[in-house]
Amino acid sequence: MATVTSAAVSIPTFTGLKASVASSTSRVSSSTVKVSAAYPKLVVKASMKEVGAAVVATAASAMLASNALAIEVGLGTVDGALVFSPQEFSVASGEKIVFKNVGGFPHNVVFDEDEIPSGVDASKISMPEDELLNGPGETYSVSLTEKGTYSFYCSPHQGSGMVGKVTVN
Ligand SMILES: [Cu+2]
Repeated sequence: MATVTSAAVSIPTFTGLKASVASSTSRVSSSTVKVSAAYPKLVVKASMKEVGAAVVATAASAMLASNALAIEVGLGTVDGALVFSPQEFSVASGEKIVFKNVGGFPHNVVFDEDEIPSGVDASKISMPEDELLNGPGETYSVSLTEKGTYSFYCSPHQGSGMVGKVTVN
């Protein structure tokens, strides 16, 4: 605060600023105050605006990175229909299948041991028998590697037709 720069400006009527600067400066003429004491506030305000804009821009550009090798299958619909959507679909071997609660829960995902490729253990790709997806947005993910056709169902709603089929290519 006590340093004197070459940028001195005359503000004879701004007595408040002059007084505060004078208090921390040993020698100040009656009509000259150091401008560096007043500028920092303006500079800080401007740079904060720039930072704010930069943060917004960063947030916008951060909307990326969706998993290319994954398919999402809705469990139920917003209208409460008890279906998988889509009901029939194909995936690549090893592609991630994400079953996601949408409506009408609880749901689960059970593969039919009689309608999956031979050698595949239904219990290893199904949800545990007594587990259910109870809340909105809850998911169950599975990747199937053996090629062929798999049938699956939701145990609470199998009788209502909540069944599906996936072909692994
Ligand atoms: Cu269900």
